[in-house]
Amino acid sequence: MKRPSINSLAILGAAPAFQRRIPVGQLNFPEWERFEVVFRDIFTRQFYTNQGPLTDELEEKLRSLLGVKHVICMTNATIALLIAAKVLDLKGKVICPAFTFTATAQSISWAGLEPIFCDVDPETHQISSEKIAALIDDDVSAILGVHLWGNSCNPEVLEDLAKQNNLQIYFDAAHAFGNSFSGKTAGNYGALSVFSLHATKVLNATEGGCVSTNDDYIASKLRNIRSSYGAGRPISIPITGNGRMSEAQAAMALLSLEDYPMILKRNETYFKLYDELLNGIPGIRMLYPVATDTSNYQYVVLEVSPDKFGISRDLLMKVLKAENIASRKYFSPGLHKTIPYCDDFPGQLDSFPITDYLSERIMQLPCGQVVTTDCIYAICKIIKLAHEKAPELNRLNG
Ligand code: T4K
Repeated sequence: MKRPSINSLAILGAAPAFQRRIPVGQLNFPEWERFEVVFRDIFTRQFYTNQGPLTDELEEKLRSLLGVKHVICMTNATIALLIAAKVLDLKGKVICPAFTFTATAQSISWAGLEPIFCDVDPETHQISSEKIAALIDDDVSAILGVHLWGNSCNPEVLEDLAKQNNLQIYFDAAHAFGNSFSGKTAGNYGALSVFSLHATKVLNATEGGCVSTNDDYIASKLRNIRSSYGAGRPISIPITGNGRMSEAQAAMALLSLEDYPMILKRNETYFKLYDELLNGIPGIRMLYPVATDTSNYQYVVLEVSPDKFGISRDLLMKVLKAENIASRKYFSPGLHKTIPYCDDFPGQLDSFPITDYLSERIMQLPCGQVVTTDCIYAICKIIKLAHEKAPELNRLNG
């Protein structure tokens, strides 16, 4: 795609910058020929699912990449989080951030537990350990930390806090494949960590997820509850399910793994280009993954301050939409304001001011294979123009 010359905005009557919608989120596609080869092999073997050779191969490769004792692949991270809560035999309440994807809290509810929301740090958007400490009581059995945006909540501080209070700790690392902290990958902290291999993530199984752990007993339980296939020695479990990954998913993830070093490099290049081009636009702050040693740079996250930028985040999203550029407000509203939690805990509606603040201001921009550098130049130019034409846009928006 060539860099369009942009001097006005589609929302103000100009032609849209793009004919075809630019999606938000990582979408990486292997070449068709490579895809055909691995799928032909699946047909030849006539083995679709139930812990086939590709799933075994993927688990071994992910285990080595994460530097952990066990990796157990699952059908997606939501199911993996739910199974994790069962495996850890949690009781009562589990503390998790209010500013996260709905699957984090829903996994706790599905497991018959009560999520206790915690506010986040305004700078990094990660769960705040000071605020967790204030929420711990006798009914709390665990902390579910979340690493957001290719950044990291401080897993060492959270582990210490959990230990001091005799709590279990595990991590929603859906955004954190490729992250490391104090020289260890994100998969090495807590009882276990859950990664997402969804199509929009840095490593893509179409749908998919995996759990990492260094604990043999937890790994056995995970394999058993996921389903008995690939479980090895049977152990006694109170409940079972089906969180299996199919051979088709594993094949896609293995292809994605071949491209992974290139994907990481491109993400970092794109992230830094956005940063360079957006730098200096008043009221726009890009979220740098400062709290982690290495990042996958998989999310380009902006904080829009309407007073300085001139228009709100929501109006900026409309401006981009008119140009055929997708953007997304993650996570809006905060989980305490979503069903069922707003009904279950009406007293908490005003308890998470930072989550509320961020849910009004945060948005994500396109990245990944379908985006080109020309596309990033165009998106940043449009954002700059939106700032310059803020009075006109506000008038138009009523
Ligand atoms: N924990 C956290 C912290 C998470 O963020 C997530 C998921 C989970 C746990 C659970 O992981 P999984 O169970 O999903 O493995 C997306 C993803 O579905 C989800 O994986 C992700 N986090 C969440 C933050 O975002 P949606 O519903 O907002 O995505 P969607 O379908 O709108 O897609 C995003 C963009 O990509 C759109 O512009 C459409 C485009 N797109 C998407 C797909 C899948 C395409 O053009 N083609 C495609 O095939 O949830």
